[in-house]
Amino acid sequence: MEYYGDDSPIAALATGVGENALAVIRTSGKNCLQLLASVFSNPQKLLAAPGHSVVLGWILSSHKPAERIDQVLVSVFRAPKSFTGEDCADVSCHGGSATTTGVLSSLRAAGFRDSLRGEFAFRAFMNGKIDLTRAESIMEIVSSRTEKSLQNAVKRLSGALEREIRAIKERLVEALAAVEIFLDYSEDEVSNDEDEKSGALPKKPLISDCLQRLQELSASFRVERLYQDGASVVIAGRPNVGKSSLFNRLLKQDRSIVTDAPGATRDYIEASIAVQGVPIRLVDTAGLRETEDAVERIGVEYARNLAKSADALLYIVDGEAGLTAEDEGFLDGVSRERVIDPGKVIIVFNKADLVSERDAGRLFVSAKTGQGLDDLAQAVVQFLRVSGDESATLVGVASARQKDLVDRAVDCLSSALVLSEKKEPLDVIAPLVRTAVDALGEITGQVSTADILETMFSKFCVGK
Ligand SMILES: Nc1nc2c(ncn2[C@@H]2O[C@H](COP(=O)(O)OP(=O)(O)OP(=O)(O)O)[C@@H](O)[C@H]2O)c(=O)[nH]1
Ligand SMILES: [Mg+2]
Repeated sequence: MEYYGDDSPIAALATGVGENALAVIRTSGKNCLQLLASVFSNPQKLLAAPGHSVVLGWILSSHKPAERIDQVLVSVFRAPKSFTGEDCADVSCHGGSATTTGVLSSLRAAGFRDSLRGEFAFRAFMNGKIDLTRAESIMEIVSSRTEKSLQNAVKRLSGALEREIRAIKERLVEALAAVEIFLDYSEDEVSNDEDEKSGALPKKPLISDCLQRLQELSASFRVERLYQDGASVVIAGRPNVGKSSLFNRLLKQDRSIVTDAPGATRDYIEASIAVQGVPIRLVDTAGLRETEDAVERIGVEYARNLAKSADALLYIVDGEAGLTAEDEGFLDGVSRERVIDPGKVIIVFNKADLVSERDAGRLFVSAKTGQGLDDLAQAVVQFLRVSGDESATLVGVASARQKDLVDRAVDCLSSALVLSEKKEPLDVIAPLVRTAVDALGEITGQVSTADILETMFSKFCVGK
């Protein structure tokens, strides 16, 4: 960690580049406020400013005679009550590229160096302000696309995952301690427990409980990723069944051309929507049919390929006509050839407004009137989440790093329990429990190695 390891003064543009009303340049580190004061129009005021206060003034150029670069507001934070735990200042200047470049070069001349990716968050971690799950949640918050994914990330920022992992870890440490005491002393000295006397794994129920909770956390990853990354949902079906009408309805915008002539859509059209908090890439495709038209044929080919790679396929049927021979042909082909996973097809009967008698087991909607669309949204989200029962997991794991470590712990504890069933000696089982404990420590950062930290923080943006 030769790069990240020091407390030298660092600065970075924390906001986007380009023309904006404001921009924030973040600074932190040793002598941060003194260095900033050396290029500030009112140094005494800045140096005297208490933490959590704001000072108005000008950033000056470093060369003499000093010129005013921009009028700024400096938010002062004093160690340890700051994001990084060091003295920090956020300089809010005007958001043009000339101002930000000017302010940054002045700060460099004053003694700041450019921060590395994630260096602010890294320092916050090193100074005990946040654990690794909270550090990762900062990235998740920035990249959240829906309110729901933001809420989940905020839960992690406020430490819900950290507390959960620590609680499991504490219980495992308790189990491990019991196992180790057992290994260190003879059985009769330490316990009256019948199980333990017979050489069985001490605290086995505790270990099983932890294993179950960790398995739930591991399963939560799929749902968390769904809210973060979203899913692709492709609309396909015969021509004229109302695919584009439904697409427009879901989008609440007339994007795709709708006509009563079949073959209206020839290319594919995509748009982003949020369905119950899940970001969805929705794709409208050309109606599936044999055609002489070269362009349409390519469109149909696209439709088939998109259907293959989709997370969910909405196969639209004309509700008035019912399932036609072509529909049956397509759906039979899916279950026979399995080029498209049959499990991801949701059959939707459109034009419900024209149908008086409806089969109860079928999902009826009307792109024209909007009826049944809530049920459709519900079906899609439920389908994408599969068995992910949210109430069971109040907080989930969100990064692949967290998931891998939870899985490592799960593997170790499962093996430990299997070995104990086989009456294997405790000195074979104990190291497995210890590895599980270490994996959990690694999730929050209690146990961490330099390269793990560097890999993680270098994925952050500069200024984080
Ligand atoms: N009554 C009624 N008509 C609908 C409904 N949805 C679509 N239509 C009509 O059906 C016709 C075809 O609609 P489109 O949305 O273009 O159908 P499509 O499946 O995209 O057709 P292609 O692009 O040719 O494959 C249009 O005249 C729509 O107005 C519906 O729910 N009820
Ligand atoms: Mg269409």
